[in-house]
Amino acid sequence: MKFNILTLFPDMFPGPLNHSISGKALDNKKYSIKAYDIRNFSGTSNKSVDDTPFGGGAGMVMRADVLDKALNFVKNKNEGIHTASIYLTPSGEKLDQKMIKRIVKYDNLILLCGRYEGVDQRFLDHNQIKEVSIGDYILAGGEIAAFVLIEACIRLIPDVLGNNKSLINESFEDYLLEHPHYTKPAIWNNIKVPDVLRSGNHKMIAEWRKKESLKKTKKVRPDLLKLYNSSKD
Ligand code: 6GU
Repeated sequence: MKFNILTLFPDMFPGPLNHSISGKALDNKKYSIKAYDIRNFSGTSNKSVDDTPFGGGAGMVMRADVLDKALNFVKNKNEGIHTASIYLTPSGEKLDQKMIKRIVKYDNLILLCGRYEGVDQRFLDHNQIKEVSIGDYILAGGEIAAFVLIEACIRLIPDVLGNNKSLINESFEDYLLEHPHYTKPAIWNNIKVPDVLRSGNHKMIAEWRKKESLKKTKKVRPDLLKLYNSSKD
């Protein structure tokens, strides 16, 4: 998988993706990442990429002509590869694990990171760019959202996670949050690990974990529990 980033801050990449699981996968060429500076496509001597909004109001809007030049440059470099283009914006469809699973089917992603108030709508419509948000809060720009999206994709690439089993029992796979985990020592701070986990009875352990998953989901994510219950109908 290849990630092409359109950004005003190309130096931010690969940044945190150079570490841990995604860093190892990058070293092993399981994916690649290339950041392009939108300013290089400005076409003006002062390298400006934005302008005031028609209709007035606060902030600046990124220009359609500049963004289109940047996008076409990246598209031409990746001709013939199964590509999706995504604009990271708080106004987009909310990202979840299901969307990540659809996104990893592409071989090439073009991720536009916005700054300022937004981008000219004509650019998004003309290029059929999908707008994606990572949640209901506002970041200063799309770059950190791009890191989130990319890391969620990377760990689904075959052979990236050491133990393939770690993908099976994950939170959100079937709408339930994960059960609590415990390790040694068996007694810490006078608090004992639940006996059942040390019983060696795998059936009882599975039942306990399922019960705890349901309990936790009900408490912190009642919205997910509803989805879970309707998926069992
Ligand atoms: Cl994708 N961008 C920005 N700027 N803020 C966000 C976001 C994206 N998703 C949630 N908040």
